[in-house]
Amino acid sequence: MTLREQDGPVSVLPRQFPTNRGGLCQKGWTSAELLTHPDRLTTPLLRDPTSGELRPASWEAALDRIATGIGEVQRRHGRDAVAVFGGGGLTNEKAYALGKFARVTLGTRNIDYNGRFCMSSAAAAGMRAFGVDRGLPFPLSDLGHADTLLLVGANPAETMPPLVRWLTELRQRGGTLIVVDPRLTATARQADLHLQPLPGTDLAVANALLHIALTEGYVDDDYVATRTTGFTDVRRTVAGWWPARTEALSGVPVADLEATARALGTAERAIILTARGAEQHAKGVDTVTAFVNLALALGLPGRPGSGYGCLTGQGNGQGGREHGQKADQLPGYRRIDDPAARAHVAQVWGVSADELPGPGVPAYQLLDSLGTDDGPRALLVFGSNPVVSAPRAARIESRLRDLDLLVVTDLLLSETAALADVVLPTAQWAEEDGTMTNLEGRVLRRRALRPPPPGVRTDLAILATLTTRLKGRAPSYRLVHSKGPLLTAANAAEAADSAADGEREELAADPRTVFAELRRASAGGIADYAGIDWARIDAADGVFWPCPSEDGPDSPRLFADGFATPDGRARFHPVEHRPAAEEVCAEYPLHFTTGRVLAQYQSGTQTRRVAALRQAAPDAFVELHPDLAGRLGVVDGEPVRVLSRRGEFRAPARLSSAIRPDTVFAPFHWGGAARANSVTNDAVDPISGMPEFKICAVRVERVAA
Ligand SMILES: Nc1nc2c(c(=O)[nH]1)N[C@H]1C(S)=C(S)[C@@H](COP(=O)(O)OP(=O)(O)OC[C@H]3O[C@@H](n4cnc5c(=O)[nH]c(N)nc54)[C@H](O)[C@@H]3O)O[C@H]1N2
Ligand SMILES: Nc1nc2c(c(=O)[nH]1)N[C@H]1C(S)=C(S)[C@@H](COP(=O)(O)OP(=O)(O)OC[C@H]3O[C@@H](n4cnc5c(=O)[nH]c(N)nc54)[C@H](O)[C@@H]3O)O[C@H]1N2
Ligand SMILES: [Mo]
Repeated sequence: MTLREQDGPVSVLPRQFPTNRGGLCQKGWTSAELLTHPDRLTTPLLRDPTSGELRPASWEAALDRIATGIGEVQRRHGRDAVAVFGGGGLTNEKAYALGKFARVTLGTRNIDYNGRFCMSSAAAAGMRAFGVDRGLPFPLSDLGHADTLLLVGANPAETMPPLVRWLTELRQRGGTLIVVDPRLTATARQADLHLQPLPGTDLAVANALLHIALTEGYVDDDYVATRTTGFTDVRRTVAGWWPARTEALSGVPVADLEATARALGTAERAIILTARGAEQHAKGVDTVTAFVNLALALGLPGRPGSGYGCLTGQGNGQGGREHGQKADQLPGYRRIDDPAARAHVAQVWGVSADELPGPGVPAYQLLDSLGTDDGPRALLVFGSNPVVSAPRAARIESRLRDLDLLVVTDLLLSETAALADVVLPTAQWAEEDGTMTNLEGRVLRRRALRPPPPGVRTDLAILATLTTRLKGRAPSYRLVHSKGPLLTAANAAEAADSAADGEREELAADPRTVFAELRRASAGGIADYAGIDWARIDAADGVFWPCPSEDGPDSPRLFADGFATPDGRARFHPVEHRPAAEEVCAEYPLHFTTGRVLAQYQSGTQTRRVAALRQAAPDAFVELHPDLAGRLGVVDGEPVRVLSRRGEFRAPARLSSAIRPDTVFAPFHWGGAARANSVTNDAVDPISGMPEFKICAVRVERVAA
């Protein structure tokens, strides 16, 4: 695609900002490349019934096919037979609009999103302990001032490079960095102490740390007595996790457990952070809870410069989980089964509370039910590529193929879009306004630099148009850009119609209007945005929620005076170690875990197309210890096959003494024959619905054999 004259090339420049101090990772620096990439979708695609191929089509034809398909499915199978799958990369406005589109336009309970695969376990643990789920209840810069920082299952040197400056600052100030990871990662190399447990044993490690804190006298009895409830049962549980027993299970030496407990227990300011390594397990909620218990016992949450937090993932990982694209949720982090929440949101939406559907099912369960007798027959995907990123992906792929109608909205033809009946081309970050909320609960602006290319529409415009069609009415929304009209040839006619129709708003296409409505819908909720407007965000470096009133303060720090529970006290929950859902055996003798590399992002749709990133990380790989490789007769670079009970994938072996000899690692950024998720286990956490991406049992074979 060539650039039109009026829009020159977009480039990414650094800006001084308190969260990253102007730092960006390579994916940030190269992100403008995709705006004009030749693979970019610039027209809808429709599957040709005769040839079975995707062919360019007009918006009219694509929208007709979707409206007809949805109408038919809902007439024959009921409203819940149409499902929606969203993404944590969507702006707050889009996440909000998607939830409203599902509940009001489609009237379906079946909506969930990829954040279920991402932060749901930490979210659930935070909710039950603190009554609120905000990644960090303090600004990120606190990390630089901590005396001890414990990172559990987090590799920010590769997954959040701008954060590394705070780790450097901490170490320069003489602080102690401790990393818990089965691999000696780029992050762990910077640590003073690296604990290298067997995957899936973090819960036991946390219980042992609290056990030692109790025996060595680091527990803050006053804090526990006045600010928490439920410690007695936790004390009893951790009594069983003496250090030697924990060493036998996890492989972490007693001396390292003791040194960690001491570093946390004697620090003036201590912070404990978890990320996906600890969370993506069938016991992820309990594992995070074990670290929250430790933090509470040491009196950290709410103490200046101290606390517990979870590192978020996607661009809008935090905001994406607040505004109603979750199966059980309404905007403002409200519960969809709470009558008061339903009444409030129904009134903002101009519908009756009885009309709002009840809770749906979590992402994996939803995907796994598609096309089955009781499951949805149609699916609309916005901002996710589950063919690559879902656990047990071959099964999900076949479920998607069984649908009567699959609609995917994307910038590129992802592996999931390639299976769709209809593909809609959508705008990218530099082409639309909106807000995102970062891991600190800080609401930030995303600014449109120019309009989308001809033929491309924003997700919001797509949802608005679909709403109008599905309601069988003339378009009744306005397509107005916040900096003036943003009309493409394709939507000008609709906008003219809408003016004639008296501009009754069904679902706004303009992000500013959507944000104004989101504020009202979130008012009084946990994630209260009522006092946040775009001007206020611009005037400061973002605004921290909760922010209930325009003239009142925002909330950079939570928990100084109390927790968001009914009695203001944090809740301990006793949690016990349990084995992984699938244990190793003679046939599948190795532990398999997955994660990320610096130069690739997620399912890879975007980053695999950027030349510099492809050069930095061209291929999938299987990381294994030289001792293990020796036993298998595998040499570095040789293609190997990784097999589990669910399937297999192939990639070159990468020998590295940074990994435990009993564990194999692969990144999940590639599809096709190199898809790591072909082997991962679809066991899920009973509370959060988080799949067990971080451990299953495999066998590794030489391909040549
Ligand atoms: N480069 C890059 N950056 C990204 C992303 C990306 O795809 N690429 N994705 C973004 C998103 S959505 C997310 S969620 C974040 C994720 O950020 P992280 O959580 O930092 O990323 P992961 O690589 O998934 O997992 C972190 C570490 O967990 C370790 N691990 C595996 N199993 C276990 C275990 O049982 N216990 C412990 N303690 N550790 C274990 C892995 O070895 C890995 O080093 O990154 C974000 N940033
Ligand atoms: N084995 C294994 N699997 C994992 C993980 C793991 O650690 N191990 N991590 C899990 C985690 S934490 C996550 S977050 C998921 C992520 O995995 P996915 O949910 O697949 O997320 P992405 O790869 O970011 O997919 C986003 C898709 O939406 C498109 N897109 C980007 N922006 C927009 C937009 O604004 N609108 C629309 N309509 N489309 C857009 C992109 O081009 C891309 O095709 O993977 C999970 N899967
Ligand atoms: Mo994520």
